Amino acid sequence: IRKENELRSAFANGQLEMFYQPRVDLITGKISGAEALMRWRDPIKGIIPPKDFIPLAEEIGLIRSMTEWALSEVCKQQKKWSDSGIDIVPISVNLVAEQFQDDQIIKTLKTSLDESRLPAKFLEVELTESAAMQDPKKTAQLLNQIRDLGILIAIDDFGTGYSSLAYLEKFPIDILKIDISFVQGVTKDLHSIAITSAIIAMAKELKFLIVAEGVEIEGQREFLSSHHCEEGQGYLFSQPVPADTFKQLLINKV
Ligand code: G
Ligand code: G
Ligand code: MN
Ligand code: NA
Repeated sequence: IRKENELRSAFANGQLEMFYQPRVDLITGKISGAEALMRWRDPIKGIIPPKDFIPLAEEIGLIRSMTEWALSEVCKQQKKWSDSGIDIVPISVNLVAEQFQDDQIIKTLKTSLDESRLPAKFLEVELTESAAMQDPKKTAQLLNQIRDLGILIAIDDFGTGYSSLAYLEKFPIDILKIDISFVQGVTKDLHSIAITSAIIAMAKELKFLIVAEGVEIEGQREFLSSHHCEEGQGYLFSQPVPADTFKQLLINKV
């Protein structure tokens, strides 16, 4: 209960903050996009990572409002950077399963885009395979509406869920993010090599952009780019960083 009240007042008092982790083109090394990741900046405890408050937010029914805030924050930030002459890239926001149960997410996305006047192509949404599979029919319907708004759609943690190829084909997906567990195995075990190669081959066949998550070492980058995975995200390139730091990365265009 105490933690619940702390989180509610942190949210109300503006202590939530979005960090940004770039994803890069594995050949050129240039930033091609980013993922927005939430942090709780407590005046005493410092930065609290999402694993310590997102599950609680889901439990107490606060996750929807927090995600709505995240979407509006990211859109406003992007527009501000763009207005100041910076060459912006698409940024993704993580959605939760609950948001694929009714139509509210469509209104939320429209409002975020309208209020910021950010072109839709600079916003992406991520949902995990397991979130998508809770109610595949409703999810497909909502994803089609999201696609119609011009927002790109990424499937997160790919390879860990149970989605069949048949379903993936029914969803209007633009990007597949290969789960960190496979990416980190490609320099170590044959199992990960086989799965990662198969995911990349399949994603190519279905014309998805492929992003490898959790790239930490050069050997992983090398494996991925030689297997024609286009983009990567991970500590090898950058940790998730505060908005001002990310802005500098965009300005330097590294
Ligand atoms: O760095 P990282 O610790 O940022 O994030 C851990 C997990 O927390 C992510 O995999 C993601 O599932 C979740 N997460 C982070 N930020 C957000 C957010 O803004 N919204 C939602 N729904 N989940 C988030
Ligand atoms: O939403 P999702 O689970 O995809 O969020 C990505 C998570 O992965 C975040 O918690 C982020 O901090 C974390 N992350 C990003 N890059 C790396 C990395 O190179 N190594 C590890 N171990 N975690 C990473
Ligand atoms: Mn994600
Ligand atoms: Na992920």
